[in-house]
Amino acid sequence: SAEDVAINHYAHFNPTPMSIKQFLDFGKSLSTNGKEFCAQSSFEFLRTELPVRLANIMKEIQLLPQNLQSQPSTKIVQHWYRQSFLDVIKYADADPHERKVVAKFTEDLAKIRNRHTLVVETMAQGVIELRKALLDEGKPVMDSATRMSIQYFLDRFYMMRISIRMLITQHTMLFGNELPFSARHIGTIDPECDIQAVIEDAYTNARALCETNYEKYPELRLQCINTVEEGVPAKMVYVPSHLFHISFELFKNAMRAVCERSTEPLGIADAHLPPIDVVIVKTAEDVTIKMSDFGGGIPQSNMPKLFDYMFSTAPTPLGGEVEPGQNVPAMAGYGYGLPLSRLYARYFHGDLQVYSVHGYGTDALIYLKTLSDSASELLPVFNKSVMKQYRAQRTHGWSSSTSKFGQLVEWG
Ligand code: W6P
Repeated sequence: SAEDVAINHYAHFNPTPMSIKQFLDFGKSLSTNGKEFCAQSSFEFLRTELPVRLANIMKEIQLLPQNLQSQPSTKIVQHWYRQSFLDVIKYADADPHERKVVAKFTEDLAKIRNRHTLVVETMAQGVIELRKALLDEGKPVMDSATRMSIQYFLDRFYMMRISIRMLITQHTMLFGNELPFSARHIGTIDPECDIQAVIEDAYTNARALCETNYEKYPELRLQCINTVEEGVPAKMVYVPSHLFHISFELFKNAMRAVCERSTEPLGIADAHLPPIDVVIVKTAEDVTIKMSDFGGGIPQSNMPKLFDYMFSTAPTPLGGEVEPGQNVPAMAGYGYGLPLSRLYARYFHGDLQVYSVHGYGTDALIYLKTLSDSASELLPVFNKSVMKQYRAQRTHGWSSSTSKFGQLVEWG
């Protein structure tokens, strides 16, 4: 169809990554170049960049295992992407100098963003539907190749979604009706994002949930080391909502571990919950945030599950029992929270890593780039090597299962 021709056309181009500095400089240029002129150039950039990003990820949906692609929820998500792609390519030949065109485009972007609000939940539903379909076929477990394809896809798919929403929100906040959080903000970007303030806000919010669920909470012990300007609050150019999302998720996990350990037979007395230790360190290159809990840690055998979308879609997190009256969604942890948080960290070339000492506690480390021109979008690109990834039978090249002594096992 003509639609597929258009998708193939745009999918042949690589997305253009933007750095935080570019987002910021563009936003600042409004005062010198004028809002009207900037809206035109934003329009001209987005009317091709958005279809490129949409088409790239749509081609990747088509590489998913057929049995996932055919689930009702996956079809709905595909439909949303097709619709939004069509909505944007309508502007391919429109005149950027017409005020009405740019204004309608800005309105349409807001509608597109609303259309995609429930993409994460709906894709998760698609995975649940696939599970049930396999179960009905008498296949209680998904094969590892399928699992790896889904993990690989969801990381790339959600990263692309984060990036598309960033582009849309920057445009609608600069040129539409939506207002930034403060006069200082450039769209969603705070050029003087106070790291400690965001962390403390996330702690306060997580603590409220924790208190509702457990009727207790660990204290926060926070230390901030600014090696760039000593004695001054550590600030950086960043998207505060992303940092909030990441640290809120980590606090929930840490608090849950601490609270649940304290009620175990050999746990710590309730009145003496160990605090959560956070250290923020800013250098010329990195902002590193280390969050340490003393919640008993994670066994090494559970570490691979931490960022696994497939484990999160299990009926109850990690097969744990659900106590009556416990607010499962709120403090469940091990939802999509951790893999999505890692994507938010990686989106501007940061990272999220979790290290644990089982029987003791867990350290979660957030790495961010101090320099806003080093913080460029990390975007999935669609090409032939990606197609191979989906087809590959990813045997890791190391023996794993033991076999019957004296019996030879063929590999070919
Ligand atoms: C835990 C498990 C976990 C995940 C992520 C962050 C902190 C923690 N603590 O026990």
